[in-house]
Amino acid sequence: MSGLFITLEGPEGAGKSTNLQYLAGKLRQAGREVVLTREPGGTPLAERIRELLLAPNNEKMDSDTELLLMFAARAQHLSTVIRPALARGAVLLCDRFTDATYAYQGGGRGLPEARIAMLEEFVQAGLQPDLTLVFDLPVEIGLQRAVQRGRLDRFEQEHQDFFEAVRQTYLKRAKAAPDRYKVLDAAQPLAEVQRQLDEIFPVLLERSRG
Ligand code: Z5A
Repeated sequence: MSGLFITLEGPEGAGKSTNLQYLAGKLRQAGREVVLTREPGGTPLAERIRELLLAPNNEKMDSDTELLLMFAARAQHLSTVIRPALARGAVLLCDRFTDATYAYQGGGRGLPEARIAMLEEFVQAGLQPDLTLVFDLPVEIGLQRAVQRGRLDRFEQEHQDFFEAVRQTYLKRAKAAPDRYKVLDAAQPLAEVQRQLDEIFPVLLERSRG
């Protein structure tokens, strides 16, 4: 695999989607092939699984069902989009990946980490992001941004403790592997968050030289 696999993570309303576009623009200007994608989703089939996962009106979803659907979508995404893009040397920017599973299904729902790790090994066979940008911000600020944006999905209707556990899981994982994770202060105004990204950018360019 000669490409560069970058994931963007964080709690609700952290600004991942906004900053994914910003980073993609900068990388393209620098002449890199960039693939933008997201999880759950990223292929027509995986997007259908996403609809099942996010729809607020489903019957109450069992946590293991939720976990398996996340990894079912991921298996499709990996084989159809992620592995081919990395094999041809592209920079792949993915809005959420397996860190979100540890944060939401592990931290938020309370599923055992070992169960997630087992599925991670089965589906990814050792493939990990090269770099994970964690957009960190207090839960209340993120939820305010999500509410302002309109109708809430099934996850966004969760309670404050759930989101606090999500945030703390991200921070714990970032602390445990500082070489892979960069934590950004996403509570700042957008221009300041993008200044933080500008600081990291030379590292991305260097690593994406192949
Ligand atoms: N999920 C899971 O449980 N397990 C998994 O394994 C995976 C996912 C992969 C869908 O993800 C859900 O799936 C997600 C976790 C779960 N939970 N939810 N909900 P998603 O990424 O599609 O959904 P999201 O986290 O809700 O994304 P989001 O709310 O769209 O957040 P964002 O992409 O980080 O933010 P944004 O759209 O760029 O910005 C939100 C708003 O804030 C928007 O109006 C911006 O203009 C504004 N914004 C952005 N940055 C700023 C700053 N700096 N200041 C002020 N305003 C800002």
